[in-house]
Amino acid sequence: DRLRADLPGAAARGELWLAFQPVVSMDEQRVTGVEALLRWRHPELGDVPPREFVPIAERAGVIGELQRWALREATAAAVALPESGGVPLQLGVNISASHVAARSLVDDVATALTTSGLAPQRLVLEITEATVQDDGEFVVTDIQALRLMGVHVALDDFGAGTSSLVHLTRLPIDVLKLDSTFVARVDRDGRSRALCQAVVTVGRALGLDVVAEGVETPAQLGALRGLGLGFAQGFLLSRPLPLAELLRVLDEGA
Ligand code: G
Ligand code: G
Ligand code: MN
Ligand code: NA
Repeated sequence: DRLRADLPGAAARGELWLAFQPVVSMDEQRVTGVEALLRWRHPELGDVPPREFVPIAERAGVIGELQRWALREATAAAVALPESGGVPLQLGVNISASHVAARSLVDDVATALTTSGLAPQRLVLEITEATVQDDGEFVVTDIQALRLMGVHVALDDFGAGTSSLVHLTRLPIDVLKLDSTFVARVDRDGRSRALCQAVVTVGRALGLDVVAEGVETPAQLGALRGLGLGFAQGFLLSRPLPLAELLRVLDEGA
């Protein structure tokens, strides 16, 4: 269809851009990082959400092209971000399962880091359980190679997939991003609270940072802080912002 026909070359035509959503530490309420979120402004159809075009790009075999653009653009932006409390900000980049399966991720990340000059320790690759389910030991091998370069890895949408805990036994990761479905009811529902608590416990036991996603209300934020969540992200704290707006927000907070 139309989207599939127009997606190849969207990067070269300048139709892609990145929004950046701040991640905030619970204890100090300080911005500690940003997540880069890919956007496609179609010249006639307007903004197409990634939930629509990323799966199309995967099927059309052009996800690598989009992903390389996102990595290059995001790392270039991150080197220019101000520090926060004397600490450089972390940069989260979402990585699609089929990009990992195509085996070019290690090279693409290395190229983005070399080109931008971004310290590898500042980059957090956000993978999902789908990436891991695509089995193939090479997934673990490639992730290990990336971590040896100093890059950090987060398991995104944690808890929303199947057999989450199994993946943790063999995946070398640094961060768990707690899926927003648990966060949505954490202040009103004992089961959600218990599950959030369990993820905090798992994170602590394995030495992983835990980020709550999709925090929309002060009540949710308070409940999560009470449970010992380390970091939060969501519309309450900030929507995803164009780079210029992000820089303005960071300036005000500094
Ligand atoms: O920004 P938004 O909430 O609309 O994002 C929707 C989905 O698109 C999320 O699952 C997010 O992880 C995914 N996404 C955003 N940017 C990228 C990207 O650069 N690469 C990939 N593979 N997925 C992305
Ligand atoms: O799958 P992933 O976690 O990468 O998805 C991130 C998506 O979640 C982005 O598209 C972003 O716009 C969206 N998002 C971020 N914060 C919130 C929030 O507080 N509420 C909702 N509904 N979506 C959010
Ligand atoms: Mn993400
Ligand atoms: Na997520």
